[in-house]
Amino acid sequence: MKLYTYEPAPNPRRLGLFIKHKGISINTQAIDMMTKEQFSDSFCAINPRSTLPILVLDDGTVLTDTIAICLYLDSLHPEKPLFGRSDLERAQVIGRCHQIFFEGFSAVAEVLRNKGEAFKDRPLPGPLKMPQIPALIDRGNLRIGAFYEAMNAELSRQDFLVGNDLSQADIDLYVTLGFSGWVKRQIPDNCPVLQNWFAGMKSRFGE
Ligand SMILES: N[C@@H](CCC(=O)N[C@@H](CS)C(=O)NCC(=O)O)C(=O)O
Repeated sequence: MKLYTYEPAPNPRRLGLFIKHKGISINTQAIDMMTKEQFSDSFCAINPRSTLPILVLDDGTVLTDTIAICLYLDSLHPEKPLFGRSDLERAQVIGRCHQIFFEGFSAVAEVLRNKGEAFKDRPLPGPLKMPQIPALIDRGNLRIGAFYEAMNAELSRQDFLVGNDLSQADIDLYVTLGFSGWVKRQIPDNCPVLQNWFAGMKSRFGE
């Protein structure tokens, strides 16, 4: 199998921390998003959606979504599980990842990608060209604030988002909170549990 990725970008980072926690190694090729290499003919031939990360299996199957890649690798490498320890926990982790992606990650992306030259005509990832909508910046910022508060409330009741151990949901939340720094947001002082939790994750991953 072969992984194509660009480590600094947030979706690749979700996978990067999964791999780090698992301690597995995968044949990897970097695709330089800074030079828009994701739109090169050679990469588009593998992933017409032009997004990273992707995992190409030995039979040619291509997985193009972070959650799908993590889930597949978790099945191949069941030690140090990141998708729970039961069928129910597995479902709960996937549910949480979906929630974090929709309520948190996409809110940050909405703010980041609807302004500035870097994302001009590409407010959404991939080859689709469309205009930025600056009004979405304000809405995105409101969504980020609500997300911080919701996660602070969740983590006031439990140390991990699912069960009694680290899961991909925690990794996704950690990456999303870091990603919010890209739009100059910080976990606010009215969310002290989330601030502490973030600091704990940072030291867990040696960052
Ligand atoms: N559905 C994909 C989305 C991946 C994605 O959007 N990746 C971003 C990097 S964080 C990307 O490739 N963006 C390409 C672009 O902006 O052109 C997943 O969950 O992995």
